[in-house]
Amino acid sequence: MAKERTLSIIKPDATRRNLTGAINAKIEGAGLRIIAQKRVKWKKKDAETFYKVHKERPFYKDLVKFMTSGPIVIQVLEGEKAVAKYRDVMGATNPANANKGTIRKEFAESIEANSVHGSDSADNAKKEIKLCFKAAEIVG
Ligand code: DGI
Repeated sequence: MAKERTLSIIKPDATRRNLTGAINAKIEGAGLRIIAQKRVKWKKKDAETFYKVHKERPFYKDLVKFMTSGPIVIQVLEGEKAVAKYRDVMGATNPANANKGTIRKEFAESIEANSVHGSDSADNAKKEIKLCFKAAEIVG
């Protein structure tokens, strides 16, 4: 089975509560490899560009504000079926609906402060990885 890559973001609510290591343990425990990782603070423009698909959604402004409210950790994860596997490890968008053992069930504060982002398709993963990382920053 071919290896696949996905983009992960540990969001400001999680970095604020010192949960980067605990989230990485869930990622690695699921058999995904963290092959790139950087801690950054997004400017408004960075968040607007990343989330431009949600521009028309009612929560867009709040989402941009939240994602620029503190440090985030952006990662590339690699493994078999990495996109779907990470979506499973993350759990549902709303933590109230997330399965037991998932990152969002254990750590998320709300539907907005939901601790992690993961690409929702292989195509979007490619686009998001390209937007966030230079090729030399990814060491597979
Ligand atoms: O792929 P997901 O992160 O699970 O979910 P998504 O792509 O539908 O939405 C992107 C992010 O936008 C999500 O992680 C949190 C935020 N969001 C989604 N739906 C709502 C929302 N925020 C608020 N406040 N209300 C929503 O209904």
